[in-house]
Amino acid sequence: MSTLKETLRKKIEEHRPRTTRLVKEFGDVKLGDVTISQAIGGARGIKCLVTDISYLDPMEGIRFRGKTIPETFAALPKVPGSDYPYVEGFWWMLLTGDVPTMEQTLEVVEDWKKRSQIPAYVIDVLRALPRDSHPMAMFSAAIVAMQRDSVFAKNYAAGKFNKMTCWEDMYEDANELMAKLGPIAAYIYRMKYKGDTHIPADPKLDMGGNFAHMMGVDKPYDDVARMYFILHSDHESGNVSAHTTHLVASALSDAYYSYAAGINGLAGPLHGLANQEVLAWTQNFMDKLGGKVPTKEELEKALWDTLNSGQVIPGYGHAVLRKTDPRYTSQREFCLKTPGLKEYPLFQLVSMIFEVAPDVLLKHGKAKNPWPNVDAQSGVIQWYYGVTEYDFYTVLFGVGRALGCLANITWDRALGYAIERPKSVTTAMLEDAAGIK
Ligand code: AMX
Repeated sequence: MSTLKETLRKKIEEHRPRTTRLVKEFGDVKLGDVTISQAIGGARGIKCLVTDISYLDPMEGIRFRGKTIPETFAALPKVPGSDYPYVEGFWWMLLTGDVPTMEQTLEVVEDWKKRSQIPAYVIDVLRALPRDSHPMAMFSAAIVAMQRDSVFAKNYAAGKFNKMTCWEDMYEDANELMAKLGPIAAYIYRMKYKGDTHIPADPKLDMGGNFAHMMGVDKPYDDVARMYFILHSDHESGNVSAHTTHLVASALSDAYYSYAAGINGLAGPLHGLANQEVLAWTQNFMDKLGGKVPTKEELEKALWDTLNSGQVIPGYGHAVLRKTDPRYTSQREFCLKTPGLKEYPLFQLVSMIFEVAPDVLLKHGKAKNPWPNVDAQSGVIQWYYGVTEYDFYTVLFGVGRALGCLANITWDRALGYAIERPKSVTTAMLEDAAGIK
């Protein structure tokens, strides 16, 4: 058994009594009340999900296993010659809560390499889809197609389901997926946008390095990939992709069904697709100005035009955050320290939006959070490195988001979380509760 799986087993065994005790002895303790606006308004703020993988503080932003983004980057073993850590080591940290040693990290690197071959039938599925399908539809189809290889589903069908050990099957499926998602994403990219020419994996490289290599993008795009996947990995449990994955998994659906569902949620414009929309908005605006960086007045007018036409300013606002997203800040810092990017006109425009948009949104008076989220910054980096096909950006998000979603559902199985089934009420019941005659 791998060291990671063995470490995880110990962590699970240590953790289980905490959950059991909470339910048995303190099950009636209240966490809050639910208001009518929460019931109608997307369950915002209702505390009814449990995860230890990450926690989102509205003012501070995300912590992965208790660590802020800078702490995470500083703590994890780095790829030799790179400023950024191994994605594989981060996976270890999300699953176990511990920072792995270099040796432990390299064990995951080797494990994923062995699992990374894309099955031929997945290539067939991708090639059978109309070439103008959205890359997220392709990505989702590839994931769900691999369900036939689910260890969890096979053992369940064979009557081998055991509540105490079924996390092991989820763990296997999760690792298979993690190892294959990067190569699948790169395959979709090159099939759709690079004349259907493909680059085989380099067995010497880690997951992030191989992704950049298979995309056909030179250094430091490997670091961009590592940074990007880690930053997009998890944002606690209530966001659409994480929650959908958890919800579907709660029916004992396997990791393939569950994460394909999560990907379908990520594809929405209010969630992962926002990064594509940010770039479309920014590029269209620059095109209208003939490619020059606008003045602040021109920018302010364009932002108001967007709001007045009933659209949102993509990349701004958040359901939980009430400050600038540290994932935005981290990517901005990457731009500021990377020669060429700092002076890049598109980055200058994105920076100017950061100066102008919050005030516009405050004056507009609707958005509870006028500050940028992760999506406001990510597209410009991709564009700079030549990945200009912005339809593809949400697929990149989806490769990263798998880390959090799959770590979460492995723990869901380990702790025996129940099938999710919130209660609904009718409008008449709400009117009764409100005392409306
Ligand atoms: N531009 C214009 N209006 C905005 C806005 C923005 N960026 N953000 C919020 N608002 C509006 C909402 O549409 C809502 O209007 P309504 O009352 O007419 O329906 C009002 O402000 C209150 O919304 P909120 O409570 O502040 O936000 P929310 O929790 O309902 O929605 C989010 C959060 C992210 C969907 C929203 O801020 C938004 O649409 N932002 C732009 C899209 C975006 O960047 N999405 C990416 C989010 C991060 C991610 O998941 N990748």
